[in-house]
Amino acid sequence: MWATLDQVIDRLKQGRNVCVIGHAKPDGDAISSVAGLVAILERYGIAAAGCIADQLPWYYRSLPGTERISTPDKVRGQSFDTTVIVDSSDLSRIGGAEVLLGGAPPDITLDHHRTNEGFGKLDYCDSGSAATAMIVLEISRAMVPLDEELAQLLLLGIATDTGFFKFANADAEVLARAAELVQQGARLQPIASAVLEHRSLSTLKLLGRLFDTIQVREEGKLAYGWVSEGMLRETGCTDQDTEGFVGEIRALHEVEVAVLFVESPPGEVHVSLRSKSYVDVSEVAAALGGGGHARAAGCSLHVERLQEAVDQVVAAVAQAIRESS
Ligand SMILES: [Mn+2]
Repeated sequence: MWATLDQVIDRLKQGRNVCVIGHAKPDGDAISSVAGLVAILERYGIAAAGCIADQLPWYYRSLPGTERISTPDKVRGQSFDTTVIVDSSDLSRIGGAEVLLGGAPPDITLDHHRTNEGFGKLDYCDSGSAATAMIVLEISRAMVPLDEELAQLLLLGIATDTGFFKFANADAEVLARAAELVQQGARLQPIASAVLEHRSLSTLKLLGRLFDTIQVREEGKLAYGWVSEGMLRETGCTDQDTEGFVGEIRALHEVEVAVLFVESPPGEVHVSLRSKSYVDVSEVAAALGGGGHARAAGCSLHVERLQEAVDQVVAAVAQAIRESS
């Protein structure tokens, strides 16, 4: 049921033992929103645990506060009177953490994905928010004073979901909130260094292999490339190492939509879609069973061969480009 943020905050304050869950394959905003909300509840005097189905990518672990997040097996025996799901457009996004709900809908969902249709007892989704961490920051204002550790945790989600303040969603509100967090002692440099400068040599070699696959269509407006299971194996990489690769394709001059295909495991293809200024890729992703934002979306396809996924998605994106221009 759609709720106001005040209703969500009232419900949160009634919790005695809260479990905060983020989406599988976590990004900076999911990590920031889970750890940030757990930190807020702790400061307010409510016991809280953070949980994400997959291990955090290793380079986030250096950031203080992220140790508040564990995997479902670590918290499974505990009982919770309140469950909160953050930064997830639907229940399936939390993957293996669903066991913690015991078949019941979550008590609260907090999100900013426009494709979210509401799946909790109380749902708050603001697609005008650049990050779920922006919503968590709003919650913190109503519950606890901002301190350095909390500010640092919340800056992570705001920085990463705005592409370090360069995407179209980096508006005055985002910059004002970020400035406020920096004023409180948060530092952008450790976040930028952890998130943007952690590539291993094998990941760079994989990126080189991806560049070799890049194809351009629709008079240069569509560019796509792929990472096959074989390419991962040969370079000693995992699908997690492809984070940020789609942005490298979007960097091509005159491209409007960039698409990255990652095959892992065989038969499963993860598709990342990014647009620069006018194509709504969340519609393309939603039509293929995925979701996301207007400028950043994704879906997963089960296919016999990687090429099938490529053909299907490229045709859909090409059509979306023709219809929008
Ligand atoms: Mn987000």
